[in-house]
Amino acid sequence: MRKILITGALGQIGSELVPALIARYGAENVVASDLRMRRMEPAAEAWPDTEMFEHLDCTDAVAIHNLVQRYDIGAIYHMAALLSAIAEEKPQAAWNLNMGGLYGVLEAARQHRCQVFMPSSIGAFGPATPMVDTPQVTIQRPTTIYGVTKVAGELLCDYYHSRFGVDTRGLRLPGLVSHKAPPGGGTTDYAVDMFHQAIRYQHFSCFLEADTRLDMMYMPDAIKAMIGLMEADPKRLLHRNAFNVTAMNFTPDELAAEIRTHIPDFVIEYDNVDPVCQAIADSWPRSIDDSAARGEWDWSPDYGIKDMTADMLDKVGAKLHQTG
Ligand code: AKB
Repeated sequence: MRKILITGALGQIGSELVPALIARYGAENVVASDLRMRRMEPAAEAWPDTEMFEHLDCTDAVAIHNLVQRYDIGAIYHMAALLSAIAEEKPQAAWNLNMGGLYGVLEAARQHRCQVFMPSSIGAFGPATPMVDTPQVTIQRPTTIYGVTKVAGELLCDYYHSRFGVDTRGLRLPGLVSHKAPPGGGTTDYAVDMFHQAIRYQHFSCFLEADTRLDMMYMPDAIKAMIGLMEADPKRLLHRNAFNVTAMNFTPDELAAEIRTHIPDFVIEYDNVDPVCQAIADSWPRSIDDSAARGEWDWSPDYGIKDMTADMLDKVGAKLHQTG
């Protein structure tokens, strides 16, 4: 088989996607890459023995092309991107990485006939979008630079498929909750932080308001969705790119209440709400409709808020116990 390349492999998703792909296709078929050095990242220590780790700056299209050629890459999971909150701090850098990186990946894929996975997001929606049960095809018009790059990315992937026949596929991911690698600069990161602070201090100061409802997913479901879509029968895919997917939606107060069923003394406060993150969250849907994904490639999540919370407390607790 031709090899699989993961960009942004040391990030929140990549850290769990790499071992999942190795388990499924073998270490000899998986090439992990990131701007950061593998040995500096504790999450990568748990990867099974992939020796194929490459330093890759995704703003360098020639470097992407060379890597794809050198390893005979047949599929690219393109994870390198700046998330919503950090992108608002550095809009120019966000455009350069999120658009420049995707363009370099799509060009390499066009020349070397690779399949491409591109993660879009609930951030591709905006205040004019229907907020409840957001349909698959609807008004988008996001008001963040992150959202602008996600919508443009969705369209660019559609274009490379219709114009050049590149097998592009993608998901609009909700907020992701995970315990292996920390998330970096997202609006939904509060949910991950809450678990760590609840276990360490039984106290959490939330940067979003108590009633901010957003779609969420536990990482094992996100990995299942990505691989499931990449393996799906193309004849069944009507939408192909940017499928809405979700597993649950909750507010900070609802997540805190669920954590409290395990840690009764846990206290959450809202005295430090971040106005930039709150504005981003307020512009996103409260719940999205993922019936297209369910119908076209049999998407169905395994985790709801209860199972996810129990597993997170278990795993984060064990990790904090080990590290002291
Ligand atoms: C973020 O908060 O930026 C991401 C996302 C929902 O795309 N987690």
